[in-house]
Amino acid sequence: MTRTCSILGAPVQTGASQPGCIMGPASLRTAGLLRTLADLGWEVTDLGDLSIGAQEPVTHANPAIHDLAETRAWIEALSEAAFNAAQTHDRPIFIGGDHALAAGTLSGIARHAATQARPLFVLWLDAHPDLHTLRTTTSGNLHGTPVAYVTGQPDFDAFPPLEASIDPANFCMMGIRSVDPAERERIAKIGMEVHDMRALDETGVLAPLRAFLARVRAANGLLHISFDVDFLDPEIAPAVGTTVPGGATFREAHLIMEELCDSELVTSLDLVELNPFLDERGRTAKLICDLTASLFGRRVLDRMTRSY
Ligand code: Z70
Ligand code: MN
Ligand code: MN
Ligand code: MN
Repeated sequence: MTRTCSILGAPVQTGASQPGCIMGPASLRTAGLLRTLADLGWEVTDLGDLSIGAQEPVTHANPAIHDLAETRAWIEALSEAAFNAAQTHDRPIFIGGDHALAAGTLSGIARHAATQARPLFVLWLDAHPDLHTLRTTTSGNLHGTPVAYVTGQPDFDAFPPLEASIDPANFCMMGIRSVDPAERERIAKIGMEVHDMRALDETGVLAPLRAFLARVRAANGLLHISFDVDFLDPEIAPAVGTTVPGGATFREAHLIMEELCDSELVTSLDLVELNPFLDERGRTAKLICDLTASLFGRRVLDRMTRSY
């Protein structure tokens, strides 16, 4: 049976410190994302790029915060669009745009999960935990806040009210290697499952991934993947605003995508933080397309046996 996926562009760049992510959807389209998925047998619907109008500036008690009105408008628009995409397609894909967009996509997907009476799980692939609240962010870059927002942490009065929050115990983070003090405290406080790069060096990616997938399967959960380009090592993925050395290798990233594909558990995907202004001849965009292809069924050889 043909499975359906949708692509929605979210050219958000106000959550980051430097411009460029606005070009992310165009770059991923140029790299052939839609053709790649169609060639793998998916029925692909292009929902185009979402936009927000001009916003009246909004101030906040935390003076570091910038572009609050824009972020709020993106969250509202994306939450509605993500809910609708999830209601009508097997596997919606959201192409960014900076990671602030996940505050919107995850809030919409969480509402969708509630209509299915199924728990939502999230695999967060990122150098950063993005666990700041509007009170703790010191950079004021709101792409550092989506996980705190969608898990219902305090001090988000200036964001749209959250209709359905996600249990922090249903998150699994991998690739983490840049954590601010307030985020470190919050991880300890809410007991989130975080596999930092040290842990992945010790265990490899497969053991913790399989343990998490077993939890998702046992709970009959939906599974959203939020893929920040800076999860990858900047040597192979230079097109990100804040490069953090020591990221995932080409082989680790492909292995994660192949294992996720075999699990057949994935129900939605964000591809975020691609800054084409910083790319080298489109290589990062092409790599993200290749990784997405592995997630959607491309394989080197057919396998006789499932790994579990
Ligand atoms: C830092 C902050 C960040 C990128 C997320 C970094 C946030 N924790 N940077 N994604 N690229 O500014 O809050
Ligand atoms: Mn991020
Ligand atoms: Mn990041
Ligand atoms: Mn972020």
